[in-house]
Amino acid sequence: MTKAITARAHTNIALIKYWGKLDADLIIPQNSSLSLTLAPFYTDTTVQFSPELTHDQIKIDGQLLSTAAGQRVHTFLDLVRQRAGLTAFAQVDSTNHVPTAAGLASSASGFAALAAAASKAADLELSLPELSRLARRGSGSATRSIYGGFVEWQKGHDDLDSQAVPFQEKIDFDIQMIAILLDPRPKKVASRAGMAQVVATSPYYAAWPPTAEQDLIAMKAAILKKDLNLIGQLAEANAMKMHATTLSANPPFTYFEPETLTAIELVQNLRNNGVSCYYTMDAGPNVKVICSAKETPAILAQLQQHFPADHLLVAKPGPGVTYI
Ligand code: 2P0
Repeated sequence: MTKAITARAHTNIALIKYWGKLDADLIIPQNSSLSLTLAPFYTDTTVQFSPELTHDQIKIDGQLLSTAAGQRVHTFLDLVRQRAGLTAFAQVDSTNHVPTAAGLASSASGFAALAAAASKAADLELSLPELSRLARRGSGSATRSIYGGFVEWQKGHDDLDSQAVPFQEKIDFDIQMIAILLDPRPKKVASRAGMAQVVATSPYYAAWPPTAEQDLIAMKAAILKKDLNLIGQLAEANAMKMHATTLSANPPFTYFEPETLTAIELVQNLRNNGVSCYYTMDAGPNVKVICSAKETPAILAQLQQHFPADHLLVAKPGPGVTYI
């Protein structure tokens, strides 16, 4: 039996989105992306390989997964076993401190924590770039959750160079997010299926990779200038360009719910009244507000007139993966 290893990885929200794959098996993206790792949302995962097990036992939030439900995790563990020359099955126990499947990217923290715990339990001793590349094989957004702060996922060309690099791990200016939880149900169109449908059918998709690469260059300059307004404007525009590709897919679909538009309008109203805040959205209806800590009380006061206070989660920048 190997040692039981526990890793913690935080989720991240992309300011420049990853949307579309060049290689679905290796998870090589069509464009580079950039995210902010968040402190309060994380996954703790413990992995132990044991020759006594007859199959992988995967528990998420206390629930033992069926073989079918755990397929993505089994496939990922096979990759780790193959690299380590191990044959033993694993016991995996994972706890999400993230609202699962509600657009807060639990697959990012989930696969980053799994990659860290499983590789160490298997004695692989990976460097952080190697860990980032391994996490990528589980879920694209997990590539970025290896690092804290602002993180760039450089799309690269193949398994050996598609990896995240820290862009700014220690952030020395005032920026945070407020996640507005609108819909706790699992999303209707999973991000993996949604982006594949867009790449295959949207006539607008061809415009996405080049525009995202331009946005990324501008975003990095805005971060270096510590310009919250420019960061917010770029993130908002980039997110809406991503969402435009879903409306133009065949069949068309959207992650917007009526409440999503309410949240967006509130952010726009606040801005019209001189409060600096911007929105972004992922493959789900929830809205994340990009703002400063200084202006957060005013923003919360406004949002609380429409949404329950416990659906408004304030998130400061968070750290990279750690062992606990
Ligand atoms: C992102 N999203 O950059 C983008 C923006 C959703 C919208 O990464 O298929 O769960 O496992 O690589 O990472 C969500 O997609 O997809 C995502 P897979 P993933 O955060």
